[in-house]
Amino acid sequence: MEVNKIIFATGNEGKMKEIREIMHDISHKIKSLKEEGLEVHIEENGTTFEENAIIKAKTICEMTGEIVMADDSGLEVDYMDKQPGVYSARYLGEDTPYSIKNAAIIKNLENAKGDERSARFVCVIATAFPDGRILTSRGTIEGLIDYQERGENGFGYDPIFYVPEYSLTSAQLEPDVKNRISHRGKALRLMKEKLKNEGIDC
Ligand code: ITT
Repeated sequence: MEVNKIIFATGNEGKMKEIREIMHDISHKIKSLKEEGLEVHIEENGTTFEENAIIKAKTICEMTGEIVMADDSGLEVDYMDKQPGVYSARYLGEDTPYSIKNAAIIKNLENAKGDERSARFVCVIATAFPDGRILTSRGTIEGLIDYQERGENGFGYDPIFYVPEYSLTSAQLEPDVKNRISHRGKALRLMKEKLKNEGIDC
């Protein structure tokens, strides 16, 4: 199947930048919602990353008749019973600055030491096809919640997500290093494989 365009159903610029970097080798155009002139608020009322990714991809697929991908992702902090999880964007309010959200998580963990600070980023990618088919892929990266914010790269919770293998937060990693090891990099590369297996030449 020849695919000319894939719409990526996200309004998050930080995600979109990484998606473009990770998908740079596909031969077909990836268009953001903004580029397609689509301004839609999608109710993410699922309880899992899979459900929410499918809701986003399906909604835009049904609106446009195009192949649509979506990313639902978040930070699971074990000491906080895996919160904020699917509520990561909405944690303490959608428009609350990440400096405040990050400080709140650090405060919640003030009595947590060593491995008690374990956390992971999770990313689920869903692809919805006009014929009703849905594919999903999942990627994770394990880390620890740092004691302070460090680094300027990335977005969201990156400044407090410490990656032990590199002794740096994901906001201190170079973008190509983050993309190579991240939840989003893993999920998107797996999705590329799944598309190939479906006979989609993208
Ligand atoms: P769209 O639904 O429009 O894609 P969103 O930001 O609302 O954008 P999600 O509901 O999937 O997306 O929430 C993901 C949140 O998880 C995101 O806003 C960040 O707070 C956090 N997050 C996900 N991946 C991250 C990453 O790589 N680095 C830092 N924070 C991340």
